[in-house]
Amino acid sequence: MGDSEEPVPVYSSVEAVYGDGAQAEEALFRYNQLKSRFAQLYGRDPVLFARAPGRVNLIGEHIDYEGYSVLPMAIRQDTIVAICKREPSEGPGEIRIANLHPDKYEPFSFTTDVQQDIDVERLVWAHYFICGYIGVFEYFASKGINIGPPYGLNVLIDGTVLPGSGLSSSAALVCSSAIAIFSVLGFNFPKKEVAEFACACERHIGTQSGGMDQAISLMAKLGFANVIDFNPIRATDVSLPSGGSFVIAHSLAESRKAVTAATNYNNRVVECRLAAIVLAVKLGTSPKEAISTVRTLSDVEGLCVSFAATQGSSDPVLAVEQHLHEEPYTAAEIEGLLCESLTSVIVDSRTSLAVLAAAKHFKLFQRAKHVYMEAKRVFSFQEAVQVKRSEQEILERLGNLMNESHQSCSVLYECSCPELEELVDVCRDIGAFGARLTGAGWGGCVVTLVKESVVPSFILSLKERFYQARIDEGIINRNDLGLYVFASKPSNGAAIIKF
Ligand code: NG1
Ligand code: MG
Repeated sequence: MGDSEEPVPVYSSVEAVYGDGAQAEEALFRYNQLKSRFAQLYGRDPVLFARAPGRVNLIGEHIDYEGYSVLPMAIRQDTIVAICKREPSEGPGEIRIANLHPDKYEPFSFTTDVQQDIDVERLVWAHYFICGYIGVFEYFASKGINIGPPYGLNVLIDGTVLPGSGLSSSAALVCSSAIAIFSVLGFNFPKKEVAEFACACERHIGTQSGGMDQAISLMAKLGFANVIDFNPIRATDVSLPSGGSFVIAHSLAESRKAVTAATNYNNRVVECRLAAIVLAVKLGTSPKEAISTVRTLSDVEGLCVSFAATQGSSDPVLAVEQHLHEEPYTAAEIEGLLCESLTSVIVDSRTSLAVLAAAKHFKLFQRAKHVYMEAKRVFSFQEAVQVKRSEQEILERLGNLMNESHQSCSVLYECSCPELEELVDVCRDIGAFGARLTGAGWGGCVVTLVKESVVPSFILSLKERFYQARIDEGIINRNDLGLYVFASKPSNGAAIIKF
């Protein structure tokens, strides 16, 4: 039985999740705070805690939704959900959601009507819990599990993953919510299945999320990064090279992906879909068949084998260069090629229709080229950590791959921003082997690979070269710097804790 077939682990101590060092001590403090605040708010102790970590993606950006493997690791920052069922006397048809930091995250109350739809225009933080709730009941329904009328819940949440940072605060919240909900109802399921439905959950928020974040948040193991494959979801442990350390640094530009999705994240999902269909047609599939069978660029790879007969190579990058043009495509041109209107090609969701309404043109060549080349870089990265070479050589090779990835995200995928560009340049300038934006981009964090022995001086230089001016301008508080720049080791995946 592979790890991903195992249920979400249930522990009786905080140390079992966080190790027994300073991290566990810090965590214990948070759990105790949650416990006493919960008792103040709801008049009793939580039945259990559920936690799920954020992640940093080391390489493989914007390819998970195209079916390609990615290489993230879980970070120590996480979201903890404390939960209990409401008693009939408390008015069971209600879900109360509070946060340990009510100054930033005000409390909300929802009804247990699982048919409710989330109004993406009026998104509040607690909706991420609600999409976990909707997802769990959809999953129960799909398994034919009937638990009777939906239960009301009392919930208190504390999260340390910075929102909008590209470190997947959203998946940490959705995954911890989902496992808290089914656990408090007395269920547990294989991690792999939870990862799949937690990904579907986040689509209720309106982003057409690819599945990497939920998969790593659930399947991570202390000390390892993971290659995550899709269809079916699978996680393979990757040991990172000794002597190197990943430093995460925030650009201080907030990536508000859910709010601007129609022109950035979901736009790219649609562009890739159109690129895949057009490429399939160019490689000999009929438009009708391509529209009904091709969903992602990875679906087209098989067709490139026939391309090899004439070109001598089945490399999809060559197929892109040969069959797509760099000039952005207009809707009219694509409709002409596919003999269909775009709104009948892309019919799957209102979010896709919002993309079509907002798009001026479609950069099929650039997006497809990024995806195919980035997918290869993930393999090269995995290979580089396994091959017997000197430590220095391995770190240099990984750094180069990270730099190439960033260049591609910036130029071909256009998901960077001026603050990320500046930060990446500074990182390389002060001695990083490589640096790249991580997560969706358009703001958020950079991940950079440095020699372990120089981490403290590297962070000090980053402070001087990037953060000092921003501290002076009052954008961040000097005392909060540790929240925005830190070295990270791979931490544990999601768990239930009862103590
Ligand atoms: P972030 O921005 O960290 O939420 C998003 C997607 C991932 C992946 C990356 C880009 C969600 C929940 N996550 O990550 O699935 O596509 O962008 O590689 O939408
Ligand atoms: Mg997210």
